[in-house]
Amino acid sequence: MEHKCDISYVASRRLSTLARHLEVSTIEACKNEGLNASITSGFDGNSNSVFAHVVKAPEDPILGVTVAYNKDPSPVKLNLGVGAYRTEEGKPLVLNVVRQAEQQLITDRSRVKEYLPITGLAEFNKLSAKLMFGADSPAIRENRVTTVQCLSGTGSLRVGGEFLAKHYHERTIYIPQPTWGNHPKIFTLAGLSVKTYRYYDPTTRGLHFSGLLEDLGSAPSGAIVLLHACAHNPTGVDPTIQQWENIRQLMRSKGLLPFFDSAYQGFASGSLDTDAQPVRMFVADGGECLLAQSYAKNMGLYGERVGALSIVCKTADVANRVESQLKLVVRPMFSSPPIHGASIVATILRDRNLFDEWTVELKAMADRIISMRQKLFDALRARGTPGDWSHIIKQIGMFTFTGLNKEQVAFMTNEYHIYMTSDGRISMAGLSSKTIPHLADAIHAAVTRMS
Ligand code: PGU
Repeated sequence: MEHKCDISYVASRRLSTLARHLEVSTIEACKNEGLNASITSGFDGNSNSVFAHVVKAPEDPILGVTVAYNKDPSPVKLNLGVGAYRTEEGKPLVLNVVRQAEQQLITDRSRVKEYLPITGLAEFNKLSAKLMFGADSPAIRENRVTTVQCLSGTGSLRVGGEFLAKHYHERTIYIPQPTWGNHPKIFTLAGLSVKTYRYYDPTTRGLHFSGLLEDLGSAPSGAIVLLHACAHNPTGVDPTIQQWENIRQLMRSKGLLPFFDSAYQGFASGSLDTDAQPVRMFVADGGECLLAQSYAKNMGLYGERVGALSIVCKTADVANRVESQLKLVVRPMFSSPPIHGASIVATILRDRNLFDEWTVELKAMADRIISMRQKLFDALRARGTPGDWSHIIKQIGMFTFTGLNKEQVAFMTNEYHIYMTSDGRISMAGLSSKTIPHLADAIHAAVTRMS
């Protein structure tokens, strides 16, 4: 009895138990391996799979560009596919205000990792609505806006789409032609039927305004219309304020329901308020609309997946009921949104100093993109590249819709290792003064050799 309490005895018992356990598990592991080997040997692993019929899907037209880029060993390769901001050194950028906000969050020991409510971080929702609709928005004051935190812009569009498919009487959504490639997929899977309206005129490389008015004018009354709030992707062509006013009048007179996609607030003009103007015009008239907001680009929070869906309603009572139904959409989809990114955004939006610093950093990103436009335009001019390239400086936002065709794009990828979407869109945010000559050489060669 006594010697059982002896420490060395206890230790040796534990050791031998451990040794026996390891022996057993090693033997088990070997037996299992052998078993597996005998089961699989002699069979074609593929044809035996219950998923053998699954066909290989093509890469995503935008995100697949990065996959191809990553595989290219060339030292001169250039990724102008995905719309992600890069510094003049070609590096991804974490904003200084984001670093500061994260520092604050980390040192605050009272912060916990509990689930957020289904609708997300309440303060984030409030501040997001204010950022777009304005501090003095009557719709906010009257509690007619419901805002739900979602998984970035994509998740906000999807939740909005599913809500409309369930609760709105007209299930057709009109999207611009062309538009961000994910739009038709999101809305179709949400249960809406997708149609297009003319938006871009390749001959003028500008807005097809008459086509837009005609197509929206003949849409069934009540139809949903997706509008890019600013910095239209992929064309970089936005309506003027006067044109927005005409669109607003037409849509309101026909009872068309606006669904704004705002992925670039601040990136078009460099000013958050200026870029919010079209949305604010639609809210100022007292009518209803939806808004999907993303902080991926303007706060550089891409992978944090921070965004919000707002629905502006006629009354506070309706907004309240709408919110209760949005919760039913979110709950089985992702239950509740992630806490970290939304906390970063709320920390920045609530603090006057951080907010001001953010606007300066945002303007710097927008300005760098604008300077890239001028430099690329000048470089093509200097090379005497055939064609009118003034659209490069006229278009706004992250992208230039170059007008290069599929074959020219493939040529530039194969010969110059320049990666871009096959529709000829280039992300101006991925360019730097150092890489512009290479791009200009590639465009010049593509245009002169492949036309
Ligand atoms: N809406 C538009 C118009 C967009 O351009 C994007 C992103 C989104 C929504 C969704 O952004 P979130 O990241 O979900 O907030 N478009 C970029 C990014 C790559 C992609 O396709 O997702 C692009 O390069 O077109």
